[in-house]
Amino acid sequence: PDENGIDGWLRYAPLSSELASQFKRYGNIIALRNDESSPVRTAAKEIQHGLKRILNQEANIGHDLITGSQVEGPATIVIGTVNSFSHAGGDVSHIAQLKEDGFWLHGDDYDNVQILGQNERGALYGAFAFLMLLAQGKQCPSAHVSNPSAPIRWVNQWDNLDGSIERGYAGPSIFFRDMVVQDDLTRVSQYARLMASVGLNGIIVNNVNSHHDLLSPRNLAGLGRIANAMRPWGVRIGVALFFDTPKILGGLSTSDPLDPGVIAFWDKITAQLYQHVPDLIGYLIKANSEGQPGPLTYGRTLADGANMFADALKRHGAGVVVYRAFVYNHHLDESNWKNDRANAAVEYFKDMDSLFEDNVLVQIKYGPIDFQVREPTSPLFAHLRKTPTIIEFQVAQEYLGQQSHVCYLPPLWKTILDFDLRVDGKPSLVRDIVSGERFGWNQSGYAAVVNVGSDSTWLGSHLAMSNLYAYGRYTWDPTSNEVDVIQDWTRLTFSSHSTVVDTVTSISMESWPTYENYTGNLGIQTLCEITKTCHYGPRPDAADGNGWGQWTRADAHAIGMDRTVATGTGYAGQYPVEVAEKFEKVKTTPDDLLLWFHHVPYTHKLKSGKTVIQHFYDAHYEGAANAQTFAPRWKAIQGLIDDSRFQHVLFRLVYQAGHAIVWRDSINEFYKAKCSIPDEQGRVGNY
Ligand code: GCW
Repeated sequence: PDENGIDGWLRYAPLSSELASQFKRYGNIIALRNDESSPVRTAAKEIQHGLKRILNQEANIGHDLITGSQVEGPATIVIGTVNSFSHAGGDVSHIAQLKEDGFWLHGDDYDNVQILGQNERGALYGAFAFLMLLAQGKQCPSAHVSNPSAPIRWVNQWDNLDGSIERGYAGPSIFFRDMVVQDDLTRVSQYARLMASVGLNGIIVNNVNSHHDLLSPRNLAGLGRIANAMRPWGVRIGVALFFDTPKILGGLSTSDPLDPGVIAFWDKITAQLYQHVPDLIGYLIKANSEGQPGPLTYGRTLADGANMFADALKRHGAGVVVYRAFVYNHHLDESNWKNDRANAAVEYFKDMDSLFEDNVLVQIKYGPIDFQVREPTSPLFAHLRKTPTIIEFQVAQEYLGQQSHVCYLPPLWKTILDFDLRVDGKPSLVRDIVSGERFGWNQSGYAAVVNVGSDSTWLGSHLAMSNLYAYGRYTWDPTSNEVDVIQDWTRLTFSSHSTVVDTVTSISMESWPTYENYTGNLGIQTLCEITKTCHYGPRPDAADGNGWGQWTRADAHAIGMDRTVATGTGYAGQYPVEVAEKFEKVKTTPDDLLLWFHHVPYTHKLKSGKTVIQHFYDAHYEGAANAQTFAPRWKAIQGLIDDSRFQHVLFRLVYQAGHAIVWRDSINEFYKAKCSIPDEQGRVGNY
């Protein structure tokens, strides 16, 4: 058995003989396609492997469809696209219309199974759906139709060419080493398998802080090899580009997006890239952000920059430009109370909506700052109506414990996806905006910074993998229930034993609120070390006096950013009117975002009746106290899962318990000293 985690949730542990005996014998798998790189072929082999592992059955793979139900003898599993099934003589009249990547999964009265995709990827997704049910001892449903919420369901890796990973917590890159693409891409295929199993269909393989060497001839060929390794799993690749590549790699005097030499440079690179990666998904661009060059460097607009890449892609293929909205000045002057980094994205992009080419999308982080423990939904989602958008999440827990603290993220994601922006006074849930439904787009969706590394756990911690699994599930269906998702993941990853399922579920469900309590509550953000690159551990004093604009404006009397229109930075006014009015007033701002929007005295009374400062004290004690319970609770499953993974998780939970106390005391003592208001309960920290 895989005790090191490489298979993640795809371990296909054998069912008990009692459960296994309830399943029919599957004798034949009919794959309606058989090319090397076809996801249908991959699906057939995956099913063969899964049947062997889960039911200890040997099934043959064939390619010729026997029409009509197989009534006697072993059952048959047919896998292909709806079209190929129909061409082979199959009856498709009862199959509902599928969306791109969707699938039909049907077990008939004799347990024969049809897995038919709208396209080949869809067939593979259907195969995984079938196998993941089987692995939980569940029978194949009949006439089940499943369609993804959005067409773009991508992953971003922040891998550098030297093999390091920015915000990676699981060892070096599986893609690059010593400035080139690795020779052995076994782990890359395994990663694509995990992605495909939860419906993820694209990946940007390198860091948005990109390096010009990515486009050297040797690396272009290497990118072709990466694409080949992932294609059988229906995962297509794209790359992040460094804006000044024409100057540095091309030897030009400028990287001005309107310069003919620059245009010709990108044209040539794009043509070469398509030779190696004919199904390239496109380019991801981080520009004019955190000191990076971009179109503004050359006196051009953001649209000029994006459109230059868009034109190059259009001339050679079908790829899209994904332009990141993370454009801001990281030398902001805090003495000006009107300054606010949170305002930047809307200010830069709101007038650009009609200026982008039709193959440009804008990728927006879920909140206006940077993956904090709590942020309001980015208001930019309400401003771009012609330009399709991608929402950016972060599975890599940069500000959320860096995989050394457990933090199950779907409850956080839901605060964003279920948020109603009330654009034009109409229901405008973020999930309906990014699905394309609200504004009528046909290309939009999801990206998450994942940053798997070569560690056998992929992310550095076994529990953190629930977030990668859940990310896929949410891109497919953002209305998923977060408890169902963690329970499915637990059964697939560890065991169906009720003690295991209950333990992992309860710890996971408490993990984000617990972490929020001891790291930065009431919307004040994660109060971590932001002046150094680590972004780890408590450092409340770093939240002011920095150029990054992640401020709390804490002094001896009051705390919080005044982001109102009336007296503050005006940020609240970037939301559509109904939302803006709510955030403009203290009274109607929810407590959990109070200090995000308002500057209030420490003695201000919350809706709960507590003062702000007493809430700080209490929440930090509550959060840290709950973190103490995780390791003892985890011990309940000792012996019910393999010892290797049991110990690996236990080690981290014990560490987290200690670190939560460090967080509690450093934050509480810092604010106690700042405002000189004692804790009503007289508690004193050790820090
Ligand atoms: O906040 C920052 C991260 C950087 C990252 C940047 C971004 C890749 O700390 O490491 O750079 O966000 O999203 O571009």
